[in-house]
Amino acid sequence: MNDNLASSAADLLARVDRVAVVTGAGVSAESGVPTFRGQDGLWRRYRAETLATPEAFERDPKLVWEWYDWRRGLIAPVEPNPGHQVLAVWQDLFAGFSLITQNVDGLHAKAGSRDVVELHGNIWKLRCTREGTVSEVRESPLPQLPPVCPSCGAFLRPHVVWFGESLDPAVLERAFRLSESCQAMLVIGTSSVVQPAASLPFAAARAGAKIVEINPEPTPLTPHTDVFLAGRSGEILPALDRLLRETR
Ligand code: BV8
Repeated sequence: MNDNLASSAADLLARVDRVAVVTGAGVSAESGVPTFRGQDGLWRRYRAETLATPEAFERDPKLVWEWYDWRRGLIAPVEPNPGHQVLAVWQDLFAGFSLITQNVDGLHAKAGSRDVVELHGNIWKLRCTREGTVSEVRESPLPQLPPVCPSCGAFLRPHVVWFGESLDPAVLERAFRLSESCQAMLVIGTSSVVQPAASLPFAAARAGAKIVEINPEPTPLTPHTDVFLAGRSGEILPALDRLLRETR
């Protein structure tokens, strides 16, 4: 990571009260959770269109559930990494701090982050396809695939947003409101290709916020950022935290 850029990011953060953070799969990579589009990414080994869509679930609910049950088993034992931990501590460092995530792994909450805006749902929650009721089920592996609703017997589905499905309007509205009212936005560990999440930093910038991106690779967002910190969030966030505490 470039020390000058890190210092300018820390100086920028030291001058603001309201910070919004948007995270993607990259923030969980150092916990051992594979990303979607990376070299060993989840989409590499699986065809997204056969798994993370309502059509796939309609066609083959057992196959979709085998994928999600496998991912739940992968995520269950992992611990938050230092990147998650710094974000959890920062919620009490800034007067206004909000954390918006595309991730469904629940690791931000496990690290102690409160009131996380989960744009794409949560892999630990199941939703009845008939009644719409949502319950948290931590059992892994699940005893039966697809799982069925204990009260009506209909299939349960993962309480996540699939491609082609709309996000919860209230969740999306809150995410844009938080993006448009922050003074600085950190965009961490996302390829910035999935909509509407990828539009949040642009909404923040239009409202006057400075944008800091943390990613080992440049993304389509990078040319539009004020500071691009190339590297892994599990290393960069603790380094930023140390610099910030020297300046605040
Ligand atoms: C919708 C499900 C209305 C849960 C996911 C406008 C233009 C073009 C397309 C569209 C558009 N509007 C809608 C679309 C279609 C689609 C879309 O965006 N397609 C893309 C691919 C072009 N969007 C939708 O369908 C959305 N719905 O808009 O509703 C509508 C309805 C009908 C028709 C049209 C519109 C729903 C999107 C949600 C889909 N569900 N997940 C699950 O199974 O997980 S998306 C999936 O991708 C995950 O949620 C994930 O979070 C998300 C984004 O991926 P990333 O998090 O960015 O992960 P990725 O692997 O891509 O990148 C990781 C990054 O980390 C990399 O940059 C890497 O360099 C970096 N990294 C790696 N290691 C580290 C690191 N960074 C830091 N530290 C490290 N150590």
